[in-house]
Amino acid sequence: MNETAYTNRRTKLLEMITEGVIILSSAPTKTRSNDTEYSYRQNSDFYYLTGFEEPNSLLILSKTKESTRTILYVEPHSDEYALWNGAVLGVTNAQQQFLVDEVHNIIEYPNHIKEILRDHIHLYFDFLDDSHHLKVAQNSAKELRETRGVKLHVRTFGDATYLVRTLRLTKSHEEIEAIRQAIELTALAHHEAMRVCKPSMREYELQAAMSYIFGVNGVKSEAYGAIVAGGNNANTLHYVRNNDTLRDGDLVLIDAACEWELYASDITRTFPVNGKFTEAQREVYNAVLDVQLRVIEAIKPNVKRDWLQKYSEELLCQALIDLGILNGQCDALLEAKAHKKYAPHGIGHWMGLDVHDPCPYTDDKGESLCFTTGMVMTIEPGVYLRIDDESIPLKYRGIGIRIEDDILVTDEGCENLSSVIAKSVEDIEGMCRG
Ligand SMILES: [Mn+2]
Repeated sequence: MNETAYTNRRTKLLEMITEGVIILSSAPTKTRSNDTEYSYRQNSDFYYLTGFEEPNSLLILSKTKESTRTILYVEPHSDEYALWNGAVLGVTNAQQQFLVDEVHNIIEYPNHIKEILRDHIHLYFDFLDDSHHLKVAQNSAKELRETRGVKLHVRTFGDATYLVRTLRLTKSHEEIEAIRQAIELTALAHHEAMRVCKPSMREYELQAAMSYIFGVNGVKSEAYGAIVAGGNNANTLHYVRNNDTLRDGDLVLIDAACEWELYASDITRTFPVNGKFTEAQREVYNAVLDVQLRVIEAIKPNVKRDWLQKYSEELLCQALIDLGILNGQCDALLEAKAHKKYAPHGIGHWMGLDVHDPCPYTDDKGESLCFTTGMVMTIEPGVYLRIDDESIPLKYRGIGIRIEDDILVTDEGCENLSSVIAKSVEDIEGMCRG
């Protein structure tokens, strides 16, 4: 991403407010135990506006009727810090690299904030931000209110994340390229898992085979904790133990994907442990696949996201009827939410800098958003048939299937960004044979 991209985003953000100060903090570092830390991941909203990956930094944007101002506070260079952790960018380098109006040492921030807030009415921040920096700003706002001679003071708090995440909904060409790269490497990893999978392996061995592919290709982080669920384990939606034995004749569900330049991918495939679907598995698999293909087919600009959810539930409910798992009229079963027992989760979510991109799903009136070009959403229908559920035909018990792809909305309709990953019964069985 070049620096002008970040400048444009900051400009767009400032255009969304009439006046005020926006404060966004970098992600805090988190202690794992004693003096070791969890690996650092930048706050996605902060990163979206700066491209800056260091902790202990702060972005401030301000706007009056006459002018705007952008300030970045960064950790200064220190020989001691550099010895243990490597050099930070520092004030001088940051000044050269970032197209903000000012860069300062973070130590200076408490001395500046009162002057920055003076005569402003709106203060925008992340309501989940519990950093010391934000407390300093809020205290300064209080002090200004009590100071004689100050004409205007902060009297409205606004949610900065809502503004930033509204911008994050529509991905630029560069962002889509990063997502494509993440998906390309995730495709290699899923195909590797299909090739190496054998009965009696452990779930974590498949996970390790995928992690190896990510690692040797320069992936810094996976986008979320991998799910590798053999047989009935797939019916635990957030199964992450990944330590069971993979059994001959079972399916394995893998929901795993990597991040590239902080952009996520999110892919699920379900395939036979021994490489060959049984008749019963094929029936359920093709039913889920058919739903997924039809939902993807329906994505285009001006379609409401809520409608897509409803449509997917109708398709899933009918599929469950056709399989003989549900009995009755589709409308009545939908009304009674009977399908939710076997297909409990939503059809998909926004994806971008976060795997579950926290962008709005509704407008200011609470109306569902329509798809527009540049949005990225996962489509992931799933059917989960527990082994101990005696209401299900015996041949289907213990089968859990989810198929998930990452879909880009285009002017013409949509593009399945992960279409290269084996998905039809024939392609999967071919990939499993190597
Ligand atoms: Mn997902």
